[in-house]
Amino acid sequence: MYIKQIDAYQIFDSRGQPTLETVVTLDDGTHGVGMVPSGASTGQFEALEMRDGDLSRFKGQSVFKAIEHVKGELQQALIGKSVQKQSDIDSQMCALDGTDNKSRLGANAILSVSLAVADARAKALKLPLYKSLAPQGSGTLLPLPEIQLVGGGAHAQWRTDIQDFLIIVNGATTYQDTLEVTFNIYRTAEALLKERGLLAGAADEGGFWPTFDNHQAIFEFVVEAITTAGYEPGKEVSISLDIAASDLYRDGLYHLPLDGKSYTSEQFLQLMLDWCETYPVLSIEDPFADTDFDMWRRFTEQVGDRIQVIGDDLFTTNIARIKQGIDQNLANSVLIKLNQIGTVTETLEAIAITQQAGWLPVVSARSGETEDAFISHLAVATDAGQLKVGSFTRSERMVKWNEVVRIAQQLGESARFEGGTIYAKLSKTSSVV
Ligand code: 2PG
Ligand code: MG
Repeated sequence: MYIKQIDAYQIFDSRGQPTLETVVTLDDGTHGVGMVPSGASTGQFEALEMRDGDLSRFKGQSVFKAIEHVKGELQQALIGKSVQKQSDIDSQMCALDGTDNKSRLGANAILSVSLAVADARAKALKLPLYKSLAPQGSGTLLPLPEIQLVGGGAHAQWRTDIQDFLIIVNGATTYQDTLEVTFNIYRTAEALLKERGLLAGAADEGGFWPTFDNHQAIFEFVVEAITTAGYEPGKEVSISLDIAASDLYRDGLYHLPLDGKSYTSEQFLQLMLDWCETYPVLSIEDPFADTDFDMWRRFTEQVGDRIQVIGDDLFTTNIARIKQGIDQNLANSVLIKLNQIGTVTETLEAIAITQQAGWLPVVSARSGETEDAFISHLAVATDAGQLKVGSFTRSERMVKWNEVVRIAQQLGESARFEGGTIYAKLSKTSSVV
């Protein structure tokens, strides 16, 4: 299993933006493929996504420099190397880059090779990815989906300030049931919005993009969609939010223009607590800016035994930041995105650290996605227990949900599903704290 050749070229993601695809060819003729997704509400601590910035081509968004790095330096360093151990390849690429945030070669360049190597190894071993990636003793847990109903923020031209209103089918006993319930709620929501003339478009991840007057109306709508579809809010289906609060935070205040209001940190903490109290919220991501540590700690202290508090921009899948968060009790869950950190090895380590602390990892797609389903395999391989992919429409999203169906089919009797019982771990973590 030695690398014979590495090729890369420009393809386009779900928003039609340039990204790169890399093909690693092994000496036995096996090809492994890696495609890189891209965020819109990116965290300031993410590894660097290298774009050319040449305004005469693709409005500065092309990735030809990253492609050159793959075909040049990275290929040169890796030719003849064994892909037996992912960490050998990944650590070599990190060392070659030599920066903390992969800014010399580009995290997108490095990740495309890392993904392609993982794919090539699985194929050479004739194993599905979820098996070849699985650490010892794991690789059978099907994830509970977090599925977006309403999209806003940077993904829907700021029609709403809160980025995601998602649902979690916490009462389901099988993965397939979560999809059926989601189907019913998604279609019900669509019918309700159509009836009222509120349907304005679809957000980047496929969620509805409505014209609501304020955030309270959205909460009420989501609860109505759940009940009209015949489910009990909180018990069977709960709300999950991605506030993406770093995008709302300017000059020391949190701004919600849709509600005509701005909040100090203290006031925003109160608003988050009120929302969690008033509505059936089970999970909340980035409720505060990635620098507002005090609020994170105080919020988690108050709700962390019953609500999943996820750090996305806060942690950016960065091992040092996650460790700091665990030491300081800032949250109880970590959003896991491969391209925030840039290698498969570091991503696996980020998940392992999260799990060792008794925290919950949520494997996540980006708002700009590809037709690749690597993250579905990653979620199962690591027994992560949760997967967030955007909405229940569009192929770049459905390919991930469908891949879990296929994996479930392959695993047969050995497939496990914990569903909403996974959140029982939160009370344990918080009592340790
Ligand atoms: C997020 C993601 C996905 P983006 O904030 O969690 O919803 O968005 O990829 O734009 O960072
Ligand atoms: Mg987020």
